[in-house]
Amino acid sequence: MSKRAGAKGGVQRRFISGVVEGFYGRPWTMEQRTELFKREQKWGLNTYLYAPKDDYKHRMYWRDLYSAEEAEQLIALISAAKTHDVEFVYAISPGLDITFSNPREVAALKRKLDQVKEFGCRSFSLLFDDIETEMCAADKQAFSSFAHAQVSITNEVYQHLGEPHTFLFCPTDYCAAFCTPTVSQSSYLHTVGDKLLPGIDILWTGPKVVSHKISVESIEEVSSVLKRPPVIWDNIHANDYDPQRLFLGPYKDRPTDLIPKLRGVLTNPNCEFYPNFVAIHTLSTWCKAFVDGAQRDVEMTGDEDQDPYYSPQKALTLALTDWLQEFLSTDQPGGKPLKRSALKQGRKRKDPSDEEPMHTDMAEGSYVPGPGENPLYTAEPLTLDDLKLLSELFYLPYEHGPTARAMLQEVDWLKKHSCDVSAETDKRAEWCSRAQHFDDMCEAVVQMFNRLSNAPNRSILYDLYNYICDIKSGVGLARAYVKTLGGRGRPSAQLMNDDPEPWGFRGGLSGEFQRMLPCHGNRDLFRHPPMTAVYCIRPYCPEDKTEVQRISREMQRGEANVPLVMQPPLLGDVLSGGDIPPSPQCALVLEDEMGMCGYALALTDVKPAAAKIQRGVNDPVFKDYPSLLTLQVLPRVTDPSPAKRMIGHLLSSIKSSGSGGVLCEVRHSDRRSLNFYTKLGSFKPVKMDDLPQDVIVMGTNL
Ligand code: GDL
Repeated sequence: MSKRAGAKGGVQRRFISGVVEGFYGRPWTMEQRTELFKREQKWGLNTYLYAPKDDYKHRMYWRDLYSAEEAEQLIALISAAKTHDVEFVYAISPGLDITFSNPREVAALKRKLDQVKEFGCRSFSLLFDDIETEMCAADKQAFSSFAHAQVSITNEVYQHLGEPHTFLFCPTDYCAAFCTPTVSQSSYLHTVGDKLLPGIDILWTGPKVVSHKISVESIEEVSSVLKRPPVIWDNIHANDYDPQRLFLGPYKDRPTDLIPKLRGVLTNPNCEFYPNFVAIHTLSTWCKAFVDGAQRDVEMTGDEDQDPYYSPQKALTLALTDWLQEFLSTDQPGGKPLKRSALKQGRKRKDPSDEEPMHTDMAEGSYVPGPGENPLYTAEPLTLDDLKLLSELFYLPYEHGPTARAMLQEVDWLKKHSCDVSAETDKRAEWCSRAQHFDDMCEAVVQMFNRLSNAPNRSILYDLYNYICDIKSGVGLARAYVKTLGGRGRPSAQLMNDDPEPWGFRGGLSGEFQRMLPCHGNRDLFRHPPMTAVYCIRPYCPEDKTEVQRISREMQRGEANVPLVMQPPLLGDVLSGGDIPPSPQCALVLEDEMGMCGYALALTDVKPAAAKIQRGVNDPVFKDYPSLLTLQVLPRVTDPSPAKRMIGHLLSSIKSSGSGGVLCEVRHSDRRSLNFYTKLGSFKPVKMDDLPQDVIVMGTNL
């Protein structure tokens, strides 16, 4: 690993790289941590930050000293880290209830850290994340701000401990999203940057708590406020916020150009220890992209446009290849793989004459089936492809792996085109072939599950078990549903049974709440591949009139095959046709690289539009919904977010004009718009008299 970022007290400062055990939930065991140190050493990582949120004496009871038994364990752990060349950084989180201005509190903190110092620890950290930002009355009297209080105690403790070589501080505003109003204007961060002693490093999670991407520019911005390069506390693989998620994708979306701009990176990964193999392995590959200041790892020089020095795909393959070996080595005492009942798992039985059972290392005297008897259950060994599939199903917080995306897209397509099942032969054939392809993908998941659950390393399996069961069932339901769509499955079997087994309605109470929300099951993020198109939303100007008219005509023609003149006009047509200009601040157009592809226009007072098309202006609906909105986006824009943004913008302009509600009109045949407004959640159908037959009014209160 490179030695750079200047010197401190004449000692070269190496790039901090490794793991922070900083998640909520069950902390790792001492054995797991020792295993972690071995791995870190093997992979060239150098730091471990001890910060398990739910360890009593790290946070909740931070003042309490360790008992003799606990001390013994910590001493052993600190010494194990040393053995493996890993810097053990002990963190404490006193922020839940500390009174900064009370000298007894400061003394308690020093006493606790002194104790850990006696255990052999030389590096420390004070964390102030996830705490109440309002100071108590005593602190308000003593300090001019929360930042001043934190900085004062941190500097004091740092000096008390003899200015350790590594001392980390986690601010309360530890990501851009928490800064008010912005990073560069945050008085909290400015105080921290100005007042925290220069030898103290600062943790930072990036633009968000769980940052999708971390750009060089964003780090330059925060570094200039903090007056030092931050240490990234990376939550990209953290899963403590959702019990159904696990992250087995590669370290990604952090350009290696960041490395020289940072003081270090620590990953705060999944709560389950063993599945973190990929997270930590790929982080180490990423760190190696920059060796000794500049030289890059030749092997990693990838063909990817994005980062020539690190390829997440290649890093993942390297990690999975190593991980496979670990899966295949038994962790059972005596080294015996477990035998399982094939029948219960519903797996294939093989004819004993076909092949030797894989488990040939059974103890002497083990059962050998005779002619005509049941063959012994044989487990196929796990493959690299299985692990690739596993990783793709549990990829990253903002991205499913390619196979997972393909599966979602297939179900989406099969659902949308289910009417083709009874259509003419060509269309039906295409539907059936895609349904079969989807079925094959589901079968691969089941087979992967079977091989995983027979892997000799049970510790890894047990950490994965709930997740792989869950995905197997989820995929199983989708598979049954597609069969039903194709007229092959028995609808009552799994999906529409009046008295289903509990696994037919998954997710418990939390699942039920989720299903009640307007956007349930419609995570646009995953339905559509990640966006590559760049959109521009800008204010409408009079020269846009003809383009808006063109889009409006195109959309109306597209939905119903009825000539335009035959359709009764909509209120919104008055706006898109240019008969009445939109209200100020109430008109936007959307552009992509091909030109204008959408618009959103509004009138704060709907009545002139109603009068224009001879609708009654005194309809009581106009009292509740006095404003009008119309929006169209061409079908080539598959990502709904630009439309959502435009709507958001207009609604806030309309609201600030004093209006209490907005309505829009949609034709029955315009499924896309109906779908869009319905999914938004806030718009509801509104009853209105004297409406043309095929028109629906949707309204929202502001
Ligand atoms: C956080 C917490 C962290 C938690 C993570 C993901 C920091 C600095 N603190 O905000 O303990 O594991 O989110 O839920 O990230």
